[in-house]
Amino acid sequence: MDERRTVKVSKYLSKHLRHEPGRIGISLDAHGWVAVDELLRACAQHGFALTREELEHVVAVSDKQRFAVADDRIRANQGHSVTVDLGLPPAEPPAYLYHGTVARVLDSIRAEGLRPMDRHHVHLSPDRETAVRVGARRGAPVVLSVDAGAMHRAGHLFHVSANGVWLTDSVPPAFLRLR
Ligand code: HQG
Repeated sequence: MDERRTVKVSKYLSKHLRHEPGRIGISLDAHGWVAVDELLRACAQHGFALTREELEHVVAVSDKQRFAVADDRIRANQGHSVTVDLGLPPAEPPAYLYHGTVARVLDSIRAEGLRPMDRHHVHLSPDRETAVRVGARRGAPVVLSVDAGAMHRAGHLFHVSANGVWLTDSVPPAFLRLR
């Protein structure tokens, strides 16, 4: 399976497992899972036929491990806009986490902090390099450090997804540093 097809399948799966399951007539359970068979059938019925082998390949090679497969079911590891409970236990974050963004939204972020926007959580990266890649999706990347240790001590909850993305509800401006 070539790289282009892999990326195309990954984007198609992300879209329907995170945002628009109804568009291909599937429903996710409360924890975000759907049976692989049901998903493959729905993809085929909506003009995007893929084999089980292709799906398994995409899950295995996903650079960010975007998907989890268990008991013949699949779900996205994070990034949902539909309501799902990933069942992730609260976790103690490292002292600093990082958020990659772009200059044009900094005034707004300085004023109101980081908000989840269309997702369920603010997504934070464990290292600067990852945050640079996240920011670069939108333009010249700017990396903010988040004083996650202080947030944790102040009672903010953190979760870490199966693929190492740190999630929290919001980051007030006082815990952000541009450097
Ligand atoms: C910005 C990808 C104005 C925020 C990545 C970001 C990540 C604000 C955008 C994952 C704001 C939201 C998530 C405020 C935040 N005012 N703008 N108060 N607060 N923003 O895509 O973190 O490839 O929802 O800086 O690798 O960019 O999909 O979040 O620019 O892990 O697996 O609002 O998506 O993973 O954008 O990316 P997003 P994100 P996948």
